[in-house]
Amino acid sequence: MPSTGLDPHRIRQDFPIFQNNKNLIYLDSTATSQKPVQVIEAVAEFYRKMNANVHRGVYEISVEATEAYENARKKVAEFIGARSSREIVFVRNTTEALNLAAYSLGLHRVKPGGKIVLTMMEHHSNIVPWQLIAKINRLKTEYIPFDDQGYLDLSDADKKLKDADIFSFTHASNVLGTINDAKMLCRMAHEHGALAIVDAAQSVPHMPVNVQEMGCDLLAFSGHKMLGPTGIGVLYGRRELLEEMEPFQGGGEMIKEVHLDHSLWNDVPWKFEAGTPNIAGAVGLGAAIDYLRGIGMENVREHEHRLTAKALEILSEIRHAKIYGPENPLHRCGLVSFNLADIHPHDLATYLDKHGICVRAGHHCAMPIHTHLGISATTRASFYIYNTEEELEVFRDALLQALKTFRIQ
Ligand code: C6P
Repeated sequence: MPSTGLDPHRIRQDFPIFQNNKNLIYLDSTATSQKPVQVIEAVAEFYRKMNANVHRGVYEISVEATEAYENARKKVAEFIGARSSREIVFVRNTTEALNLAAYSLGLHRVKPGGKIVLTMMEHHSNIVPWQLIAKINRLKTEYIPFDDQGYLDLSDADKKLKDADIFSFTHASNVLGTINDAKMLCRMAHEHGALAIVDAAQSVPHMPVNVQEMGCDLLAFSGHKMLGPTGIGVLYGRRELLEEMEPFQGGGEMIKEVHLDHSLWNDVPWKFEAGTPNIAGAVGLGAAIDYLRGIGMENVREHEHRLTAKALEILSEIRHAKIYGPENPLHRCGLVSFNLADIHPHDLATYLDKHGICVRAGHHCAMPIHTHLGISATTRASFYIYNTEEELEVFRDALLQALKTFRIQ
């Protein structure tokens, strides 16, 4: 494989966490990524130089804070190929973005008795909000299953999508690693007259994503998984749809006029941003986007593909390792979930921690995936721009050691 334009050894120097924890092998970026100094500084500088509320004050630092906040929105719009920054709603995270979508569409647009189609490889954030609304508005939910290889089984998808109002699916699975063909799935949704909603929590941080090419109506992701701060996330929405949607939360900022008996909503996207937003978080997300663009998302994807291919190779050579999800690393995002003999994933993760290796163990907030696989938990290693092939070799040695320690023959 040709070498990429991304040097993880150089990149690591930008991440203070690795200077402060010399032997840290962080293989849990699917849960949350580490932060480069450029992001940490952008947040600190905001508080040092221009901290004030946005869209309210007429004084200088408030104007600067507003500019910084709205400038971050522009960066997000460009990063995902939105037509304008008016299509970018700042929220707390993917979960809040999907709750907004479920509440606004599922309660106010979909008629009682309507149908929501999801897949069996969803994170709880793309299941539970729909269940909550389905209960209130008496909606039906249908699930598209996945096959033994970890690919969506679309054999009766047309039947499921018939008369559907919404098809909401993950672009990349946080357990199986499967990258779904989002463009094709959006087209399928539209052919059936349904809206296409994409959970991009595991794709936007790791690969080029263009919402116009994809053709989605709404798309959700979190800043903290893409080098940005926690507490800031994004709901992208096609402008015409956002205009039609009812707000999710009420309060300051999301209104134009308030009278004692009614109110008029603000323009989009501010109609969806009730209360004081996470201004510093948005500024930090803007800095994270600058950083990722400096590297190039093609290079990010290529680097993670290389690490995933190596991790799959390592695990396939380890006795008693059972890997979940597609065999082909080209069809996977940068993570591998597995089980090692009958060692409980929590025991294995605790063992790996003793070797300085951080992995996640459990159901990864995707219980239906594990139920479908007939297991209760997996161990998951996930990769980002700062991970190296050398780290994967330490990971392999630790797994081999674990087999001995746990006396697996
Ligand atoms: N998955 C993981 O370790 P939040 O927590 O709102 O930023 O992201 C929720 C979410 C939604 N969809 C997918 C596909 C996800 O992977 C996640 C977050 C983390 O797998 C934390 S549970």
